[in-house]
Amino acid sequence: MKIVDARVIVTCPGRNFVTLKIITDEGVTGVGDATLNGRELAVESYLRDHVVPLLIGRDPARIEDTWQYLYQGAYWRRGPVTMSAIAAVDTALWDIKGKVAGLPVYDLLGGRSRTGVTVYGHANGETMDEILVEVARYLDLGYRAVRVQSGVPGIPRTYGVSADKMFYEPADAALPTETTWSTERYLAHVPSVFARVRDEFGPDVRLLHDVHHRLTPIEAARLGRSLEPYGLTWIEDPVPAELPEGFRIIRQHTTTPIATGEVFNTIWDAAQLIREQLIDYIRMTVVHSGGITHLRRVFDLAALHHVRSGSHGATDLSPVCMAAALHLDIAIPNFGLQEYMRHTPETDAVFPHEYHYEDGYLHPGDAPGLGVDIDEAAAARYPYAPAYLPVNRLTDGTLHPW
Ligand code: GCO
Ligand code: MG
Repeated sequence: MKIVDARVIVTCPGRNFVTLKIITDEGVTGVGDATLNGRELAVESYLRDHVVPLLIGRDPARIEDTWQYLYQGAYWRRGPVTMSAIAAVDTALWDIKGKVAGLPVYDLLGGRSRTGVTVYGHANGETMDEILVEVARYLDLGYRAVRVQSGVPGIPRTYGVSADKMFYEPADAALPTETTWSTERYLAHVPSVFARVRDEFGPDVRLLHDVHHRLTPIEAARLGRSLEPYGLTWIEDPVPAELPEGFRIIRQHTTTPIATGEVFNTIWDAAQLIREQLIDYIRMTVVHSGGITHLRRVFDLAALHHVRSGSHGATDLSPVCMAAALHLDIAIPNFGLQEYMRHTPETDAVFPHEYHYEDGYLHPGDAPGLGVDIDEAAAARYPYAPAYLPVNRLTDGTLHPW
């Protein structure tokens, strides 16, 4: 079998997605997600101009060799654009391999290790009353784990709080909007939110919180310690993670578990955090981490060090990425949790998929390959629209992580 064509499809059914579709001489096709929020066209060009010409004529069965060819062969290693492009090729090749074998990809990865993939949803609100309504809504839908984000008194717009509760979309403008931040107000407010939620809903629901890279290690240590009475499953991205040894400071002070990794793109970003057991959950996902082949390597390293998966699953990762993540989630021994932000009906229609939600779990389905496709005619109805994530400033105007 040979690859005869590969198309890069950019579509915007409410938000932008970049998808690679690989076509073989025997008519079998495979899809891979290549979406990099706010920088979509860079990956489109990387694939179209620099990768697709290298794929024509290759044997699609040689997944590892193709991965190494694109990674080592570029000479320039790592980085989100390169790794998202490699991920798209890798994911599409796993899809093809599954279809050729007549097996779901999770069977190629060793088979099921569990019956369903436990997911967490996003409850958020400006006020405590709103938050309580939202947590109750997720519990009614069957969720066992809920991420809670709250408005902070005195800050006009806070990360994670949105008007549309089911379809959160932070890349909300053709040029970046600006938000404001006060660490002091945030740290003073958040513990009271979790005290109230725990009190209202009891000990069973797993609670999570995303700090979105906004604290220093010692501030994160204070937050973790102040949240200990409420037994969170994790605080996420407490600090920007370029400095792994900074996590030692957090660890010295708190037993609140730590999750990080959604902006990582290779095993080298995560290796020290995992080896020193400075985190409890690694949140890398297929599209930004070099595909199924590379992410499996990250999860295997994590398994050796008591670190579990907690894959990123925001709306800017397409249903193709979600399908691929679910095949890994169901197969690996050290699965932790999977983030699940629902896509809009328009997006679901462009990407028909087998995976489905039931009673707190996502199920990848049993179709050969990944069980997901792109409807190219539907995709063509939604042209690319520039959209950026916000930027964030302290109250004195200093730029701060968003
Ligand atoms: C999450 C993330 C997202 C990111 C988004 C950026 O935990 O889901 O933090 O909401 O902000 O993926 O593109
Ligand atoms: Mg996050």
